[in-house]
Amino acid sequence: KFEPSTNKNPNGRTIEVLQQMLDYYTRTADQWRVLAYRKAINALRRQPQRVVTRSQALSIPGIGTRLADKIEEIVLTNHLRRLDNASGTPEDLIIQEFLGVYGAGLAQASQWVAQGYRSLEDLREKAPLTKNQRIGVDHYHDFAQRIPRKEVEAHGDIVRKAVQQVDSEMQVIIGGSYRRGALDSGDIDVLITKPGASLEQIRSMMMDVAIPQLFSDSFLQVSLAISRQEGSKWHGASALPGSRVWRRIDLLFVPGAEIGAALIYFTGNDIFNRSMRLLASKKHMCLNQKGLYADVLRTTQRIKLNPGRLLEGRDERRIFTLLGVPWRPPEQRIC
Ligand code: DCP
Ligand code: MG
Ligand code: MN
Repeated sequence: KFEPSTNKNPNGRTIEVLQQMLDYYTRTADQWRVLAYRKAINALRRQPQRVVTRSQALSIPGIGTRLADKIEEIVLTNHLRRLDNASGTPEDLIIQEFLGVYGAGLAQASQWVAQGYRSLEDLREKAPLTKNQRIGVDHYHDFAQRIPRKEVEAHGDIVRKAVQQVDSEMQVIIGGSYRRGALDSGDIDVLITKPGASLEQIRSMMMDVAIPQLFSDSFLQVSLAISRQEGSKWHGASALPGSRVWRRIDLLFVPGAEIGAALIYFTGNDIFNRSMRLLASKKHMCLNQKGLYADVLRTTQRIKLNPGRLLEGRDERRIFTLLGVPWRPPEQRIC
């Protein structure tokens, strides 16, 4: 049986404090610091040992002197002085809290504050909420918790079993931060594919059989959204048998011929993806979650004028090669 108390991230508290600084710099649109903090947090998440001193921190690629000092200060004092005058106005803090509600963006969070709501309690009791917003509020604390690597795996195993019961040739791959080697993840990202199968085939196996089965097994708890490009992504929540904690889970349905491009997309991280796509566009190519395309014409604003010619979709490594980028294992795809 799964033990939820094991696998705590040894740098959890440090990451939590750095995340508050990152939130602050995100609000002030300080792009440069946002990148530095993201990089440091990503690097820390993958450290199996607790990082205590400045020099330990400095020895980690992606952490510079200023962040190393801050890490040491957090470990020594359990706090960061810089945060005291960086936390913003009380409204900023409430907006920050409301941004954690599933599906709520900056516009919605600010609107709730403008309407006078000051806490999750207010939202729960007084605000008119959509069905998904209500789930986001009711399960706020579940969704805010990081998911230990072992538990991500356990969710993936349950999905794999159900999917392969429908068709033993279907493949289930955990992507996202898990595939990048993170010790804990914000959600569970799962690619579902089958060699030779079309999107429609995979979609109907999932929507008509596997997903209803996972609901009746009481593994899936709710469907939150079916989004993007002909419904290839399914958002919802799942819980392990015997656990009352809901986790966010994303399923991506991938035709066999597109698995390489989909793996790159769904492994991320988002900034790595952005830089790969920018590089492709500079080479008159286009990289998206379906494939790498050549001979793409763009306006000076980089708006695509034609879809181009498919170079590769199936082979993840070959997409790197065709782009002229040395292969990077998932663990190194952080920016
Ligand atoms: N993605 C992207 N651009 C975005 C959002 C996501 O390219 N704006 C891609 C890269 C991500 C992947 O989708 O790695 C999964 O998205 P998540 O939001 O689940 O992010 P991660 O799995 O990377 O991190 P977390 O542990 O927070 O879930
Ligand atoms: Mg994820
Ligand atoms: Mn996700």
